[in-house]
Amino acid sequence: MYRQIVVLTGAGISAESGLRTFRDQDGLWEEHKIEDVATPEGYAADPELVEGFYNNRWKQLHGGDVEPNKAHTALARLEQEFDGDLLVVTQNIDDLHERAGSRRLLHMHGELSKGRCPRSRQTFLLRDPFGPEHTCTCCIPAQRLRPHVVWFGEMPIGLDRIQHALDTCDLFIAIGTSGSVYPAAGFVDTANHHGAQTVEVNLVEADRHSQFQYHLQGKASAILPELVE
Ligand code: BJW
Repeated sequence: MYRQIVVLTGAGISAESGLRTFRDQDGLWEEHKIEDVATPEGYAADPELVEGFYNNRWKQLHGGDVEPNKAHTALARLEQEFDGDLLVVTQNIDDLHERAGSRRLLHMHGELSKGRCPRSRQTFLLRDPFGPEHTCTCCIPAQRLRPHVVWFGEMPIGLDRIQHALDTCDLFIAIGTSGSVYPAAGFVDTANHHGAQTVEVNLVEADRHSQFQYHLQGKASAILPELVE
């Protein structure tokens, strides 16, 4: 069967855990302007506004009401039971894949639970929401940490490893992503180019729908447990 699988996840996989997506109805971008909260320029103009945006999401994620759902759990089980190589590349900054048990995981758009030194790029675990007291321990003078997330115009994390995995995979599955943000939206092209089978799991026909060979329409939490069986 398959020897190498790459799974790309987006906000839709965490929607059923109660986290808002970006571009759906009631998504985060209905309430916030992308250029204000998801660009380096927005952060430079108003760091408190951007920290507030991430702090609200941090509080929800760590507030005790958000848990991994059946889709996260199914992927973690696949990792344990699959004989070949599996890499989950997530665009999500939540930690629901880790909580479900996934270990071969790459957060290409960063992690909500971490802050980053803007000078050295070293990351630090955040035990509470952001504030001016969060400074690095790697520089003198200590630098104020910024959210460890990838904004528009910034380079996503781990692209070399992702590229290698896509070049050599025989199955690529994209789950709960609108396919509107690059480079992640282009991963299906790379996988197709290398002869992999490509599968879209989504509630709707997303932006890159026509590039996928197989389509599984519905909730990720219903489809993934069946797919992994
Ligand atoms: C369900 C479900 C359920 C719901 N079950 N499904 C012109 C052309 C091409 C590219 C560009 C361009 N101009 C600029 C660019 C580049 C730019 C870009 O792509 N812009 C587009 C807007 C066009 N990209 C960048 O700048 C990136 N960097 C970059 O390109 O660097 C240079 C480079 C050069 C060469 C090679 C490589 C790189 C950086 C992008 C950073 C994105 N950052 C954000 C915010 C930070 C993190 C955070 O705050 O959380 O990341 S934006 C936001 O979108 C977030 C997400 O990770 C990302 C993707 O969103 P996602 O996950 O797809 O969510 P939604 O809401 O869009 O979709 C949810 C889906 O789930 C829907 O389809 C639902 O139907 C589905 N769904 N419930 C199954 N239960």
